[in-house]
Amino acid sequence: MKKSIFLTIIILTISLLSGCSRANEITSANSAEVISDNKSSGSITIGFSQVGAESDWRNINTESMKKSLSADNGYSLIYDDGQQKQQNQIIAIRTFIQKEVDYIVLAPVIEDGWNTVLAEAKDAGIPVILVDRKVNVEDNELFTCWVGSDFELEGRKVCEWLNEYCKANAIDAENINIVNIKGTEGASAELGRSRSLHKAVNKYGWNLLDEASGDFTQAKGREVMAGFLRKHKDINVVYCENDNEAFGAIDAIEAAGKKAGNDIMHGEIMILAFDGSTEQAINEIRNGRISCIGECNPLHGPRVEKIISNLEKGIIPDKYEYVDEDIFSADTSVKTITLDDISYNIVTP
Ligand code: GYE
Repeated sequence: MKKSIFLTIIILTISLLSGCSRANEITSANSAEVISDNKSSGSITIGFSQVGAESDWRNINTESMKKSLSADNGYSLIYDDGQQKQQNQIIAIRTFIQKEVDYIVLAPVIEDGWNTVLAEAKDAGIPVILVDRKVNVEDNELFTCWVGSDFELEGRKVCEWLNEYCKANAIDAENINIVNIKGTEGASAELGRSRSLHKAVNKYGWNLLDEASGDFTQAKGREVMAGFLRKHKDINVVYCENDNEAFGAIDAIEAAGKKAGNDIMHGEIMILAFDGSTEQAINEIRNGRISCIGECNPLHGPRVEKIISNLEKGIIPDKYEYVDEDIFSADTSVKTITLDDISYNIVTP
């Protein structure tokens, strides 16, 4: 009896002490991390539900968000890593609602399945800002605004680059044998980039041999490419829906004794990719193992911060804010590409 009273006192003391030392901290049941805590000084509290840490792009994006929504800038940020699972993101949003944050920032892993939880945020009167990928909801009033890239446009630019490459090098469409390493199925970046590839395949008459998801990761990109190489003998173009998948695909190509490069009529396999946000990716362009990258800009932190500071001043943001992007290639046979009367320069690093 005495022993249990003693234990209770110890437990109470420990929890009281830890409660004191963390008086200003906000934590969530979903292993959320408190990044910046300025709540005591009347700062703006933000819950940020991130997709995960699947790629270099994502890690740069996370850093950009944390830097902009810092205590120095007047924010208390609760960061939650969804580990590429929508269910984790839903739990995080519910926790943010319980904590009565001022804003929820959501980078949704996939487009579908957000109606219920976003309605809960709306009922709680918490504005939701979407970043990067989009949501497919019945009522667009369930979120305040979205900022990110036009993934379908990125895909069109890369496909148009391939078409121009074929023209410049006198390669017939029937000789193009493509495989697609898709991103996470149902994610805006996968849907948009795949849509553009399918349209181009129909428009130009290329052969699309196979498609499978590499989940935007390097390990899965390698595995999927190794499988494609075992199954199809005549692949000469790989459409990788991000750079990490491309790095994995290059490994698989080299492990199979083949070469990644532009000379597709003489046995090389051309790699097309998206992001271009790391030195490693740009180096692969320089050394010719990646032929073309559709740029995808991960630096959304300052954009989201601007939206929030404007909302604080009563300025209504545009519902959709698209970021301008380039394409990267070291090949000099294609100088520009044109889409809907807009010409895009090709950046040669
Ligand atoms: O291309 C990829 C990341 O949604 C734009 O997600 C983002 C994509 C990006 O994992 O690298």
